[in-house]
Amino acid sequence: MKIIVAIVNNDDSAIVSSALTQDGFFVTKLSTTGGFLMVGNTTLLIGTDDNKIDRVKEILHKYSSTHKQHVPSSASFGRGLHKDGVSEEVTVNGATFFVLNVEEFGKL
Ligand code: 2BA
Repeated sequence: MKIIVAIVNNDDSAIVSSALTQDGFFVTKLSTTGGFLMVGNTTLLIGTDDNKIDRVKEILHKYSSTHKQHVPSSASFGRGLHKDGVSEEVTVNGATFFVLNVEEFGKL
């Protein structure tokens, strides 16, 4: 068994989690904040069998969207003061994911 930790944009989180649950996956949503932009995003925890990882990735890819975002001045805290005053844009990926091994899984 694996657990997938997937960080998605807040705007996509409802459709991504509903597509996952409709496909039979169990999902936990966490409200999180990106350390760079300091804006809210959503982290999904999806525990599933090894052979279903590709299906989860397909759904993440299908329902989450990449976009460009202007870097607010508050993000300078995450970059050091040398970037102060420089206006820039970053590409925020639809989903960033990690796949971790699960040692034990249970429900009591
Ligand atoms: P944020 O940390 O708010 O980052 C938003 C976007 O800003 C990133 O998009 C990337 O384009 C840029 N960025 C982030 N850190 C940067 C840095 N140190 N230098 C230059 N540009 C930087 P994504 O890479 O698509 O990341 C989207 C969100 O996913 C991130 O939001 C963060 O919450 C999470 N994330 C991405 N990679 C991660 C990692 N390796 N570990 C933990 N969380 C990660």
